[in-house]
Amino acid sequence: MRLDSEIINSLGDIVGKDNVLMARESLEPYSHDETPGLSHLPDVVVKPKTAEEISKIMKLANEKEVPVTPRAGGTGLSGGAVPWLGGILMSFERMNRIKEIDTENAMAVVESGVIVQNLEEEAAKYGLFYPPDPASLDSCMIAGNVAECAGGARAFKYGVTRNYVKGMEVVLPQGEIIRLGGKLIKNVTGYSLMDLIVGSEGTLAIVTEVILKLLPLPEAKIDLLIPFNSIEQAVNTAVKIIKSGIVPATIELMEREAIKASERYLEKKTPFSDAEVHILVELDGKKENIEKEYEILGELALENGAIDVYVAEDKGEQDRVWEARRAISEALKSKSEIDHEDVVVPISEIPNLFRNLKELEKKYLLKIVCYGHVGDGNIHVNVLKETMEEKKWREIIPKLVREIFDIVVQRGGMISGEHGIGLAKKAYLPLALDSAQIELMKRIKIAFDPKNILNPGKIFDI
Ligand code: LAC
Ligand code: ZN
Repeated sequence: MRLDSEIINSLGDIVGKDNVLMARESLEPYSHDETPGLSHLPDVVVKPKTAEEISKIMKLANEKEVPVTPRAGGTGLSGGAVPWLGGILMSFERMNRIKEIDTENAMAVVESGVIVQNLEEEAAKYGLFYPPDPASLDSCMIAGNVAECAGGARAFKYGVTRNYVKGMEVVLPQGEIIRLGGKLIKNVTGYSLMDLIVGSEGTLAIVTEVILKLLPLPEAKIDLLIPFNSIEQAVNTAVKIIKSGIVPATIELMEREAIKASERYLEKKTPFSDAEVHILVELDGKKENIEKEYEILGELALENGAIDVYVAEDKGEQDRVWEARRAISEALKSKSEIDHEDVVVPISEIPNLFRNLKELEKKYLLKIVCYGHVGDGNIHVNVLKETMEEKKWREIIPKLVREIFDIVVQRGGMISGEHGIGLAKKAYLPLALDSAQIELMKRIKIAFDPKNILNPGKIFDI
């Protein structure tokens, strides 16, 4: 769809002409997120500054029936921010104020375009802690985290974005501005529209401001990087840690290919990187407690086949280990074309899932590299194309993905743990949810957005 000059002029009147982009080269960065293989140019990019401006844009878009795709940091991995039908791309980059760190209530009030790491650092100045830590935390924005209900490594102990969202200001698709929740620990006043909006992938409302719960900043932390020579030993150890009674902040797993790709990408060595697989455990809390806990977990790992236990005690060592972990997604993409999945299974099924993935690797003669949040049963499964011929790859991938998802669903899992459905997984949604559920979701979507103009084509087609 091309937008006529009347719409463009009206957008300029609302946000100021400098905040309306039309030139092809300035549209390109807004045509994709971090999902491999998905892009589409918007017709126009607008950069509003306030909820009132967004409200006016949505009223205009409704009247003219123009699709609007909201975009936060653009780090998503399911195509949620890709303007698939063109139209208006709405960027939150100018709405980046941390409005308040309320120490009395331990709550932060932030605009949608605040970078998550900036919030974490600002809260820390007041002795407070914002735990959700997606791997892209140095560039992802809070509105995207809310839209996708972002997880991250610390979700094992601290939960996901949903557990921290206590209030929000949103603009509904038809332009009404509403406030939900507040600086409240409890609230059952009517349906929780807020919980519906969290994780709705930008399809129900545009989040303009968020009230987030903060925790006391842990006094200390320590990271254990534990190499193993077999995936079974590593997975079994992870399961034993989960059951140990000690609750680490993270229990991550990284296969050798993932670590190696990250080493090459960063041009930095990771300890014991020749090992088949690593577990990365972070303990946080009072210094004397975590010192005891790491002794116990270190012993548990060694008893279960660990080659060694690398203890990262100072900040420099810890940053290095986490830099390597967080770079994996980018590193794998730079190494080969990949298919990237984000499955989640019950803890008891983790060993079986890995066994099945190894079987599929043999069956399809494709390398499958896993890493991710093993403590949550949330595994990032990456199939590498490497030298496979394009035509064959395109034939094989949908079959392989379907097989992975069937296994996951049979084992009581779901096809996305933290990246969402977006465009990338849309075709597979009926494998995980029955039609009655999908129909109910569609009716909810239409109740919010009768003209289906807000982020259309994501999750499902109406
Ligand atoms: C990670 C992203 C891909 O865990 O979710 O690295
Ligand atoms: Zn992840």
